[in-house]
Amino acid sequence: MASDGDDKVVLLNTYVSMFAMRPKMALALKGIPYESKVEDLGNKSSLLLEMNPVHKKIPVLIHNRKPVCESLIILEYIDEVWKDKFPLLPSDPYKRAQARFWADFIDKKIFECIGAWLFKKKDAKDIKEELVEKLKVLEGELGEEAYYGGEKIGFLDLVLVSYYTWLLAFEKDAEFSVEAEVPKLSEWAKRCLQNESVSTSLADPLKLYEFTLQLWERLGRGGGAYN
Ligand code: GS8
Repeated sequence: MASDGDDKVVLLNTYVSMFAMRPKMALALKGIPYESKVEDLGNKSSLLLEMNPVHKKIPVLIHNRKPVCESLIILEYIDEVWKDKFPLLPSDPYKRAQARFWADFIDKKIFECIGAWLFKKKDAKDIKEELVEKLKVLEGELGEEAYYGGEKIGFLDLVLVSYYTWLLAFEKDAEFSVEAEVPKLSEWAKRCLQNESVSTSLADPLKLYEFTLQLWERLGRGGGAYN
């Protein structure tokens, strides 16, 4: 699909959402200007409810008034529409399938751990063991490459680095060091963060940690996650 100068791109997001960080990075890498609309998830806007009536979740990319939902689908959409600028998915069909496989692994397996910690379903120390095991699998998949995308940042790098910033928040609570457990993965993350489009799109781990403490206070008082 060709894009023209009249493209209007809006991203419904929140600062702390790892899922929203993905399209932010992709749009920045491709140099696509967009309007950021920050949602209050405790009081969702009528625009969010209209644009994502099925899940009512962010992120939503609104391109020329048409919504695209689900962060992985949004990444693929951005890559297809603005395909000449900074390609994200590999061109080889097998490599594309592999990238999608690992993105699915990350959203199922890493999310399980971070979600269990965030919503206090398990103690951080118990989650740590499971998380390290999964991170080691991902470290093995990186092998000796600079990035999951090979020599350049790609789709899978964006998918994982959005969790990485949350891992640095988790680390503060779990007496665990990402760097000590998975040093190569830690090096990879530092390489990704050298890219300005990545570093400026990711939330600050300290702010994520503060958000988490506030969330726990609300949950402790019987409040919901977003109010
Ligand atoms: C997840 C989006 C999501 O959970 C994706 O886009 O990849 N699979 C989806 N969004 C959360 C905020 S981030 O934790 C959200 O919008 N939650 C609102 C709600 O659950 O009501």
